[in-house]
Amino acid sequence: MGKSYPSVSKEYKEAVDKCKRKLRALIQEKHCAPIILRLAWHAAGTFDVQSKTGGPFGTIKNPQELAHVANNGLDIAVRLLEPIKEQFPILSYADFYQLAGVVAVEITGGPEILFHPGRPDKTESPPEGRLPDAKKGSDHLREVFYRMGLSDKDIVALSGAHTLGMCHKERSGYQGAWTNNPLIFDNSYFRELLTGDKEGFIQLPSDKALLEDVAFRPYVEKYAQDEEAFFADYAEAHLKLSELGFADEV
Ligand code: TBV
Repeated sequence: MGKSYPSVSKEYKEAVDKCKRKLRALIQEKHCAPIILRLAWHAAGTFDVQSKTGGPFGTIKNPQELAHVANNGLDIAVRLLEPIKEQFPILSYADFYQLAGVVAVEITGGPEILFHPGRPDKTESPPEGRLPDAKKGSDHLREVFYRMGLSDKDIVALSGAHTLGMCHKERSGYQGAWTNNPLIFDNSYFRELLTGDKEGFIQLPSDKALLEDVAFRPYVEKYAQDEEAFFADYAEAHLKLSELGFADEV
C-alpha cells in the first residue's frame, strides 16, 4: 500500500528546490505564512473523493474560484506569490501552491512535510460551497472532511493550523487571532482552545466544536499536552490534504 507518484525530470526537481528557497525568503520577508497556508488549504480542500473533482490542481487562481465566499482575501496570496511563480514557468501552479503551503509551515517552526511533485494543472474549478463554514459545528466539519476522504484525526490535527494567522473582519466577518504568536507554528492553538474564551482572542464555532465532540476532544487534549504528537499527526494530515486526488494508491 502506498501512492505511486509520477516521475518528473531532473530539471523539474531542480526548479522545485530553487523555488523552495525563493519561497522561504519571500514568506519570511512579507510575514505572510498564514495567508499562504490558508491558500494551500483552500486550493486542496475542495476535493470530492466520489466524483474526483476539485482538489489541489491550480484552479484556485481562476477569478471565479477566488470569488467564492470562503476565498475572500486569497487574491492577496495569489498576487504575492506570482513574482516567484514567474521565475519557474516549468512548475505547475498545482505544485507551486502546495509547495508554498509546506514552506509556510516549515518556516514558522512547524514540522517538515513531505513534498512530491507532479500535480497537473486543471482548468475546471469546483463548484462553490465545498469549503467549511466557520459558523457550523462538528456534523458539518465531518461532512466536509469525509467528502475529501479525511478522518476525525485529520480534522483535529489540521485545525491546529489556526496556530498561525488571524481572522480579518473585512474578509470573514470575524476579527482576532487564535494564539499569542500568530507567526509561530506550535501547539498553542490547542492550549488556548482548552483555556476557553479570552479577551483579545478568537474561537470560532467550528473551533469550539472540537471541544464538544467526544471523538474530537481526546485529540485536542493530546495535542495540547504533546507537541511532538501534534507535529507528527499534522505532518501526516497536511501531506494527505496536499495530495488529495493526486497519485494513485497501489
Ligand atoms: C483563516 C475558518 C488554515 N479560517 C481562517 C478564517 C476563518 C477560518 C479567517 C479568514 C480571514 O478573516 O482572514 C473564518 N476555516 C475556518 C473554519 C473552517 C475553515 C471555521 C472550518 C470549519 N484552516 C483550516 C485548515 C487550515 C487552515 C485545514 C490549514 C491546513 N485558516 C488557516 C490559516 C488562517 C485561516 C492559517 O481549517 C489564517 C489566515 C480545519 C490569515 O491570517 O490570513 C480549521 C480548519 O476551514 C477548519
